[in-house]
Amino acid sequence: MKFLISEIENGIAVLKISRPQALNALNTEVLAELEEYIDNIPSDIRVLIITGDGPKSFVAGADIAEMSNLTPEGGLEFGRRGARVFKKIEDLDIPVIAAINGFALGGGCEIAMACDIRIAAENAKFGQPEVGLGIIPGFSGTYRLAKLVGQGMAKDLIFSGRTIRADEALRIGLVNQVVKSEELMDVAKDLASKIAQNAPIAVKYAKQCINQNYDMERDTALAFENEMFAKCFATEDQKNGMNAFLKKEKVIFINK
Ligand code: CO8
Repeated sequence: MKFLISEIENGIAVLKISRPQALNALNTEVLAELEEYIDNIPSDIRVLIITGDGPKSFVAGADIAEMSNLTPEGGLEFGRRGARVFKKIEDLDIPVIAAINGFALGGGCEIAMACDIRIAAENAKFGQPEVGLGIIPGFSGTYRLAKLVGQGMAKDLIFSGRTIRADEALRIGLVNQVVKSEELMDVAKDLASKIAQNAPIAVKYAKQCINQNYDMERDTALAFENEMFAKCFATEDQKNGMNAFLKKEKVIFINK
């Protein structure tokens, strides 16, 4: 991989997007590598953390130089590719944490929003500046931002293109927490290891329920949760987890 650096430790994968000459902007090659990576995550990985290489930028957006000469057909293709990759991130069986270490603009904010949990460093900056370039958010940002922060705030941010700091991102619910820059990766890894100690199938089902209820009406969502709850009782992890509790023993989940 030319633009991705991956490290795996104790079932937690840390993926760094690394294109420092363009503040980790996403071009077709980066998106293709990301897709290949997501399609081939080993089955023993319990949590994925996505971050940006270097101290300054998470991802400074889609690559403006590459987009500058696109035709409408090219825009369709480029937008589809980004949206497809981000949907694969959102649909992964395992939780994905964005550790946002600087600029998260345009496609950078959009990839963070496709992750399950967002932890921002104090120096992180967020925005959807696309309308200042004559385009709109094209990697599903109009949809996910409105879902996350509400239509009114999404319209404020997208119509103005303004950049907000981490504290405002926290206040509006765009990120889960803000931490000191030097502590970002430790905090992300701590959370990842807490998640990794839990029953993987249960975590997966919980993620599916929360993601599905995005678009379902209430009774369908509640029925879906009920179905997934019942499926937990077909797993060895449920038996081991509950037996260990009753015997006051520590459980190690086996993902079955
Ligand atoms: N694309 C390409 N190159 C970039 C990008 C980018 N998004 N961002 C930064 N770079 C490059 C700069 O051109 C510069 O290159 P060089 O050194 O060769 O001149 C290098 O990175 C360093 O950047 P700066 O010198 O500008 O660094 P500053 O610290 O002065 O500024 C900023 C940092 C504020 C992040 C600034 O670089 C900036 O405003 N970048 C653009 C941010 C932006 O507008 N992002 C949104 C892009 S649009 C988008 O993401 C749409 C997604 C959906 C697309 C759907 C398509 C159909």
